[in-house]
Amino acid sequence: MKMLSDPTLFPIADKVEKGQRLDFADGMRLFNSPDLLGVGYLADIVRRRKNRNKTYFICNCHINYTNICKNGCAFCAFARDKKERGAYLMSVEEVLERAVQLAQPGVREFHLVGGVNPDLPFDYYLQMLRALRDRFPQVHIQAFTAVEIAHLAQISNLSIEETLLVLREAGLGSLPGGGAEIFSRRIRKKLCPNKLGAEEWLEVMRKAHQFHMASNATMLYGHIETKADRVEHLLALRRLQDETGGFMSFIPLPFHPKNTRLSTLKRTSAADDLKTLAVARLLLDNFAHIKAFWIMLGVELAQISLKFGVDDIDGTVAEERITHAAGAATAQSLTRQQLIRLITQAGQVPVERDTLYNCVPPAIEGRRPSLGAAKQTAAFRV
Ligand code: V47
Repeated sequence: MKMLSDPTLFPIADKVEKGQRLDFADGMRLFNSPDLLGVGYLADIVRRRKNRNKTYFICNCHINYTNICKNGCAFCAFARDKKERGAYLMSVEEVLERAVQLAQPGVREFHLVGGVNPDLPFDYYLQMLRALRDRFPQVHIQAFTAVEIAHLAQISNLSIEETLLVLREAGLGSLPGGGAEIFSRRIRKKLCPNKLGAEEWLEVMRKAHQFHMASNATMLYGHIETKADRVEHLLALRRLQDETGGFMSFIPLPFHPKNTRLSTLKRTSAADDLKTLAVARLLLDNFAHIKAFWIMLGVELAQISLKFGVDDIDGTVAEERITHAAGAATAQSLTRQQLIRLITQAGQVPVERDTLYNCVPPAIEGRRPSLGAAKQTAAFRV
């Protein structure tokens, strides 16, 4: 209790100590507390209990294969209409070429996400997966948000289950956590009325988990949502995780307003970012990992977040376009050595992982990992 200056945190500290579940009111109290360090201290207790002094990272590549999107979300600076300046679509060959350019020795994951491009046939996605799998059989493919999966089911006239099975056969390993935004219907109506609804997003994830296809989860915050919307969002994820256990990590995404229709809004503060990560760690007691996406948070804050409940710093990333379109000032990639230094300097032990959180032996620079080093699918390992 000595570490807490806000008495409203005492009952929460008591629950944390006893390993008891926090509720909505606790979530609100944490968000409203002026005691940032106190909230961080509590989150750090949970982080250490779950992951000791380990901080995970991965050697990965993000490829955003198209920015043409029919959804028109107000928070997005990346999306373009087909005829708009800056619109692009990579052919399957170009995706493969980009993967060859970006994939450094020891790459473990391709993270493929794009706009909902109405001109692309289902076969494009299958060919893209097959091409990457055939060229890089040792690399796990994490691809397509729940929003893209629902769209693919629609254009292929398949159910969500069938769509996931066909994609898995083509090489899909797991789903990223994007597209969740904020689940509040009120806010979604304003921000992304054309996008998949919250219930549908959760349903795609439920179906994926039922097939033992693991996924991540995100929350876009710092726009027009309230603290209560954030807590509700976290609790909805926690309920689904109770049911399926299929989420690997949770990644809060701070809104970047530049070049969006919400460009008059301010960036979130460092305190808000740290608090949000810490509250997520405390409320999501059934999630093994809380991830700080350094691209969006900034490297310095991501490093500090390792003492605020975070145990995963994502990866080398090369190269992300969505947040950079919205003004992110971070680099487009970090090296493995930079990530290791960043983690070590924060007093943590760096653990290189694959997508499914298997610990991997450190890759020797200049040498590619052996075939089969990363499993394409596996029962949940979180
Ligand atoms: O779904 C869009 C968000 C997401 C903006 O699963 C924005 O490991 C901030 O989901 N400001 C895509 N965010 C990225 C994503 C992700 C990133 C890293 C790791 C993982 C994972 C997933 O980016 C979108 C949306 O929520 N986004 N525009 C913006 N202006």
